[in-house]
Amino acid sequence: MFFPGAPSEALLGTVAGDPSMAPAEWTSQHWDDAVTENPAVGATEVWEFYNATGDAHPMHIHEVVFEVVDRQAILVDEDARTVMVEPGSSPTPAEPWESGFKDMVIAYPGQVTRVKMNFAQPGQFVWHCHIVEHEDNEMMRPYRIGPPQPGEPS
Ligand SMILES: [Cu+2]
Repeated sequence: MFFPGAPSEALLGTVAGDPSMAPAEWTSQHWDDAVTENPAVGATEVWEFYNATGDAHPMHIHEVVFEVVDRQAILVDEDARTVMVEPGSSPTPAEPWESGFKDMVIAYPGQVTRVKMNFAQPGQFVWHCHIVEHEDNEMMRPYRIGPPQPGEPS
């Protein structure tokens, strides 16, 4: 059932294209959708959290520790389901209390939050919002480091 104007649950997903250059469409995914984040063993990656919702979300990535790189303003078009880095904006560095290695970062609304980490151990893990009401409503996604693991959920 859909209630116009009522809050809808926030989901995680992916963004297609390059939001630093042009509006890029996002796709929402549920917990049991196929893995979309699959870093190689030993890879170092920067992940970008584009927060198109109205709330801040404490994002937690299992298995790794990461460094908060920076944040930057984004433009959100809810009707077109696109996000784009705000043209002319500059990244703001991590806050002083965010120095060092973390396992959680707050992704603020209207911003992209960038984190950098190394994926050393192969396996099947999860990343999710740490607000219980959100993670219990599918704001949680599986991810895999390296090749498929024996016995992992299909
Ligand atoms: Cu949340």
